[in-house]
Amino acid sequence: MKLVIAVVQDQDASPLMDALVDRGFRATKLATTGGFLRQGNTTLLIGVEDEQVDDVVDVVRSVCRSRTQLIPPIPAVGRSVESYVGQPVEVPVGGATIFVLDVSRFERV
Ligand code: 2BA
Repeated sequence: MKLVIAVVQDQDASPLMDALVDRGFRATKLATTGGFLRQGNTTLLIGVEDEQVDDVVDVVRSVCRSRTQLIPPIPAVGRSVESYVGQPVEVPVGGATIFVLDVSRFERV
């Protein structure tokens, strides 16, 4: 068995859950925060049989979109917000970041 961990953008989370459940996959949705942008994203835990991993990745790939996100400029040290320096920077985000882990034991009791 494998655990697929998929970090996706919030906008893609609901359609992705729908697509996974439609195909009979079980998933758990966690509200998470990206370390770089410090903005909300969504992490899905999807437990599947080994031979289903590619199907799950295909579903994620078909739903999740690549987008750009703006990082706001930083205020100059010790100054008010009116003194923001620099321009917002565009950062590409997604479609999805996917990890596939071996599961040593799985039980539903
Ligand atoms: P964040 O950490 O908020 O990163 C958002 C986007 O910022 C990334 O998109 C990437 O394009 C950019 N980025 C991240 N770290 C950077 C850095 N040190 N320098 C320059 N640009 C950087 P994605 O690569 O699509 O990642 C989306 C989200 O997936 C990440 O949000 C994070 O929550 C998760 N993620 C990505 N790689 C990961 C990893 N190796 N381990 C754990 N989580 C990861």
